[in-house]
Amino acid sequence: KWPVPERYNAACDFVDRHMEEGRAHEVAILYRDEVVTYGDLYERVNRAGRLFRELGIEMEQRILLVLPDCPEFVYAFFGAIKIGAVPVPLNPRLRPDDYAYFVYDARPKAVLVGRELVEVFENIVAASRFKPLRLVVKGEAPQGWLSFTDLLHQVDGTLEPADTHKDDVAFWLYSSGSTGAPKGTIHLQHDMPFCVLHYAKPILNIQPGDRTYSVAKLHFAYGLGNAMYFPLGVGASTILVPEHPTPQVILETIQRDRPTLFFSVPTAYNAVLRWEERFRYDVSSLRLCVSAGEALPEKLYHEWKAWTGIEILDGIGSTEALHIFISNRPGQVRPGSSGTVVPGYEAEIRDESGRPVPTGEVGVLWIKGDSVAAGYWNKQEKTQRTFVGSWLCTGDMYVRDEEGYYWYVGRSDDMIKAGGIWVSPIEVENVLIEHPAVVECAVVAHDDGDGLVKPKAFVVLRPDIPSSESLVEELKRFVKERLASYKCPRWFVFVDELPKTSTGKIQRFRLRQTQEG
Ligand code: 3SK
Repeated sequence: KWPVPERYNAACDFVDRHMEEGRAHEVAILYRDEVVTYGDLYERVNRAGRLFRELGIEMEQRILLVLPDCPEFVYAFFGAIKIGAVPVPLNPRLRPDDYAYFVYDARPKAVLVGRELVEVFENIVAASRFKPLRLVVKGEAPQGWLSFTDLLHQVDGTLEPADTHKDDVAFWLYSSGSTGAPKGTIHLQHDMPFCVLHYAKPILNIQPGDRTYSVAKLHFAYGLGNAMYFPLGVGASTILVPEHPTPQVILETIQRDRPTLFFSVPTAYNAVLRWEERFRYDVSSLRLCVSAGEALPEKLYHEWKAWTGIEILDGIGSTEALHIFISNRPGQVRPGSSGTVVPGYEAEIRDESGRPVPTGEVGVLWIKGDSVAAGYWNKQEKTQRTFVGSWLCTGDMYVRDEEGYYWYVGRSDDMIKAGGIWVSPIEVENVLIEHPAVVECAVVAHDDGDGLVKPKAFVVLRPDIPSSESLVEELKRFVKERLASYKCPRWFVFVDELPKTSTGKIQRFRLRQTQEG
């Protein structure tokens, strides 16, 4: 059993503990030209918690955090947890309607937003029955608003933590599937230390001397671990970057701030590898790279390794499980696979009726482990379908080989049944992407007009390659030389880009919905 006591407050573990362990002068956060030490962090988290408490925010009440990656996110997140309140990070790049839904669903006691979202939230609150306190992160506060950073200076830097249980709610993360509204996923106080103990320490071997940099932002489950509670869990440093991760931003950050651990998603690895300027940058600080969000094509693994000399550990995690539960290991990477089960978790591949399938057969991946969320807020039916006993249905289709490696086949709703046989879009995409003309692609099911379903490919070509009938024939030949012919896309559509979620996952359901699709 792992060592979290019954009475446990994650803020005391991830922030206060470093004072007891003599880390006050060590660097916790690097943000532009700002350096935040563990001593600064401790004091500012205390101030944030005290401010929330003085504003009347109580245990279990939600605080929406709608911020770009910045130190204030960390102060507010742990300040809220320290008083037993519940931070709810949200993507700061959504549309007003999305925020109206989150205010309605979460009924927050307070919202803390960036300056550029003040007007959006003003309108939402005006039209809503719920009237949360409104805090703007920095600068002058407009009428009806409070300035978070100004008020932090006015409160005391000491704070008595709430006497929370290890199973108390700590934070929520919204999980969006391909259908339905986002679901508030309820995470408990003991979930973050579980991921540090079972994944970040043994698999990444994260140490106090490490510096993390994550392309995935803090409001995603993946980014929250990578760039916040993994480094803070061991006394390492995190580099926070609010900008959108273009290849230039990524490589300038790596060259300037010299991270040792780099966390990214396949789309961003691909974008960097396609950027011709990349050779001008120094990436020698890296010791290990991680990929999640969707399966990393084998080709990207080899290209990255050839360029940097560094392995990418591909893994699979989820918002519901909080972080990665199946992962490759340093020195034992199987390119194209998600790796093996992270100790501390159990995994089963099950058929449609819930029975485990034999090794080598495709089924739905179920997992079990103590970081799995308590359920979804106000969504009982979805909770009952997804969280069954202590098992979590991931909705991902996998096959496990004889050596215990897991191979991603697709989302259960993305699979194609062509001529009565299941076709994995991932398998076909992985072949297509090997073709030198192809930058990115997605394969979906398409009705051939006679009610029969066949694979259809959407392809982004290299900018210097024109689309043509002969290229279509060439791509078909290329696939058929490598896969059974029923897996070969019947149709090819050339597009400028593929629809993606903000974490970089291809939205195949959107391609299925298009006129073209
Ligand atoms: O999508 C993933 O693979 C993932 C990984 C880690 C944490 C959270 C997520 C959603």
